[in-house]
This record gives sequence, C-alpha cells and structure tokens, in this order.
Amino acid sequence: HQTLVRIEQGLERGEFVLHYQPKVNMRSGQLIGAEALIRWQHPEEGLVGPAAFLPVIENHPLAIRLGEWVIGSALAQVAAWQGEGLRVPVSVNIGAHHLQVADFMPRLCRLLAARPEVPPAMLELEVLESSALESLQQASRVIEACAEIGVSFALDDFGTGYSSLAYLKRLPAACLKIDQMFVRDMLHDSEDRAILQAIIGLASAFRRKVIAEGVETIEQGALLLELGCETAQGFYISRPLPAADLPGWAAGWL
Ligand code: G
Ligand code: G
Ligand code: MN
Ligand code: NA
Repeated sequence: HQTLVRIEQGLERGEFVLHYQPKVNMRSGQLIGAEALIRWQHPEEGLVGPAAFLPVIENHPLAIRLGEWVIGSALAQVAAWQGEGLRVPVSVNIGAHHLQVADFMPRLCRLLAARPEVPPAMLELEVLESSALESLQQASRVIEACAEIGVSFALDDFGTGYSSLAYLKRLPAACLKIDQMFVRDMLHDSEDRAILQAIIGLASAFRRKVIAEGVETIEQGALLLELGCETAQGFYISRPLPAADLPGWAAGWL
C-alpha cells in the first residue's frame, strides 16, 4: 500500500493517468461513452491500480483534490478527442466523500467553464448506489442541480447497495449501471437472470437508462439484449485502454 504523502507527491508530479473503457450500444454497435478509470504510473512500481491508493485517501481532502483532477483530465480528454473528430462522452467515478462537499456544484461548474468547447452533457458522474444513499437528500439535490446544467448521473454497482425502491424514486439519476456480479454467471444462474430482469424492468418503469457492466462473452451480450438491456461495458467489448488508443479502437470496432 502507498502512503498519503507519496500519493500527494504523485499528484503534484503528474504521475496519475486515466484509462478509458468503452461503453457501446450492442444493437447499433455505436460507441456511446467511455468510463475513466484512474491508474498511477509509479516510477518504481509501474502501473498501479486504484485499489492500492484510493482506500488510503478515503475521507481525506486529498480524495477530493484527486477527484477534481480526474474530472478536469477527463474533460481535457474529451476536448482532445473532439479535436481528432471523435465524439465520446466520458463517465467519471465520484467518491461518496467528494459528492458531499458543500461547494460541489460551483467547483464542478468551474471545471466545466475551463473547457468551454466541451458541452456539460459530455460528462456523466458515476456514484455508488450505496454511497448516494448515505446522504440521500444531499445526493438528490446535487443530482438535480447537475441535471439542470446537463451533467447526468449513473448509479454504479446497482443492485449491490440497499436498493430500496423508495430511495431509487428519490435519486433522480438518469442511468442504472448493473453490477458485474449479476452478469458473471447469468448464463447458468437463473436467480442472477431474474435479478437482471428485475433491474431492467425497474429502469424502464422509472424511465432510467440501464447499462450492464462486466460483459465478458458474446453469449452474455446476446442474452442481455434479449432481456432488454442494449448498452454494455466489459472485456468482451474492450478492456480499459490508454486514452491514445481509443480513437483507433473506435475505428476498428464497427
Ligand atoms: O479498473 P479498475 O481496477 O480501475 O477499478 C477499480 C475500482 O476503482 C472500481 O470500483 C472503480 O469504480 C474505482 N475507480 C476507478 N477510477 C476511479 C476514480 O477516478 N475515482 C474513484 N472514486 N473511483 C475510481
Ligand atoms: O466503477 P466500477 O466499479 O464499475 O469499475 C469497473 C471495474 O470493473 C474496473 O476495475 C474494471 O477494470 C473492471 N471491469 C471492467 N470490465 C470488466 C469485465 O468484463 N470483467 C471483469 N471481471 N472486470 C471488468
Ligand atoms: Mn464505475
Ligand atoms: Na461496478
């Protein structure tokens, strides 16, 4: 595990990078977005995944600084791709602590204003269903305020939190992101299939979009389509890629 001081130093030295995992519509094949996933290009240890450093800074102000770096970098990347003629909305994971910062909205607006060429609708924020529920009122206010400026929300790892339907009703997130746990064994486990069907039905009833993550095989993708979930993310489509590889991947995918 890394130390807080070393992580802060890494941020100042520009050692963090974002990889991007494509999200596609499985019916049309269209690239509909990319999830930004942070990695640390550590000078001694190589590419370090988020599990080694995000838990260290959880509930520390550094988590918010890093979170804002991620949003700013993702917006810069959208601008760069736009310059290459590729239009890709990005999704950024937001920690529970970050979402609860009192001046979250003005700070987000400042990051967006720094990239006037990127419409706010090109940004989606993914928040863990469970963390959004920790401060329901605050989260729903932020989600609403974001919707007003065009920034949308997805409830990440959906189905693994508390999933109270009353809570879902009060959290106006535009998208439910089905946790990969239900996708993994969906071909063999009828209970997982039932859960998938229930979430897809719930999304439809609540007029939310739905995306499945962790799609690793064509059979899983085909069955998800049959169940009514058209959009997906997962190793079958693509692993998370360095930003520079996304345009080439997009050109070869269809
Ligand atoms: O590919 P992967 O190992 O990156 O992601 C592991 C976990 O780390 C996932 O649950 C993902 O949501 C989380 N994660 C990845 N990037 C970020 C980030 O920029 N911010 C936050 N808060 N979580 C992230
Ligand atoms: O933010 P979230 O918790 O959704 O993070 C996505 C995590 O899932 C990342 O660690 C990413 O690398 C990983 N991931 C993405 N696609 C797949 C997949 O098809 N299979 C598995 N096992 N993991 C995946
Ligand atoms: Mn996510
Ligand atoms: Na997830």
